[in-house]
Amino acid sequence: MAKNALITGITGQDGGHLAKLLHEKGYKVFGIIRGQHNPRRQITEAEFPYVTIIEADLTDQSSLIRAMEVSKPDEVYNLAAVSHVGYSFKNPQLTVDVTGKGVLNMLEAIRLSGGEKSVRFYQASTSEMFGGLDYNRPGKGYDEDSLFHPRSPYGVAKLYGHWITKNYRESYDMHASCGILFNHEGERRGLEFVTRKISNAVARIKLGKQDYIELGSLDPKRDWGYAGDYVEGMWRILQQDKPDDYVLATGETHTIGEFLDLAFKEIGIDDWKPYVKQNPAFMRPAEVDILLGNPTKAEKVLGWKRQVDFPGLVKMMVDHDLKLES
Ligand code: F7E
Repeated sequence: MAKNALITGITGQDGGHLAKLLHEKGYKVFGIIRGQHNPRRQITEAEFPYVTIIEADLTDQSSLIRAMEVSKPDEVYNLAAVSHVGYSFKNPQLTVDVTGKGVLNMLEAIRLSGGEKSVRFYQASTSEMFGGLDYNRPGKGYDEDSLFHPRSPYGVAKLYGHWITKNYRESYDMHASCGILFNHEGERRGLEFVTRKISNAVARIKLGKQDYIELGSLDPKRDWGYAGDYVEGMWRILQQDKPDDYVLATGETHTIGEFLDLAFKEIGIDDWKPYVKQNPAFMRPAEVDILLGNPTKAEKVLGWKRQVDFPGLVKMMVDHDLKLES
């Protein structure tokens, strides 16, 4: 019998990758879309005709219970969030309501609709919960036992989502798991995130449509992988007999400057400095200076490993944007 999957955040980067993966695996896929006139709805319907759209909102408990009744899911993937770290400083209360309390609302919807023992739940936790500060930076990278010290309203809200998921696992014996995912990018990434902002600007500079790019700090380091690889990890997490938490990461970290190096080289430019301006508007009140993940547990238990490496990721994104902008 085909399984049913319910995805919150279906219009986001990971939602698209995951919908495709689950459809290919034979699932019937349901996706939650919020808002009265969400322009992303038409895009999603056109690209993923096999997804059944349900109008609901993570801040509206009753709508989530209805989504459970309509979709009768075997697996729920909670990917919806206010996910832009910079934005979360400007809209901290909304961030708590959606990214934090929204997780509780989804877990309660599962319980209230009788799915406590039968539904498997995936929570999209994040490396932003670690914070990258000197005192809690492990040499081999953050793993499942590392200390948390979130540095943004987003990170704090995600930490609540992480712990409430663990709490429901321990309290109600729910099959509820968290994937602590480090940055994952690709051609579906929103233009507001630094990697896609760069790949798109580089393509436009090559095509004469843009003269330069404005960025914030170039020093932060991130453990960047390809989103397509990471949704495979999410699915594997839910196929385990026991619920648990897993770090998904590449085990490498690179500066934004290194991303710029590779991206500009793709269009034949070795010195990108004339094309990059710094704008304090893109800096954050508190920064996460470095993130490096240790995916040993996921590699051993799930048999998961990233496929796309850092140069491959940058090339894929620039190639995609060159085609898109041509
Ligand atoms: O920033 C710096 C910025 O916005 C990366 C989300 O998916 O991954 C993502 O969070 C770095 C930061 O991603 C610009 O200050 C410089 O140090 O691409 P980002 P993020 O904040 O790491 C984690 C794992 C998540 O969970 C989040 O949901 O780049 N930076 N200049 C800039 N960042 C942006 N966005 N724009 C700039 O112009």
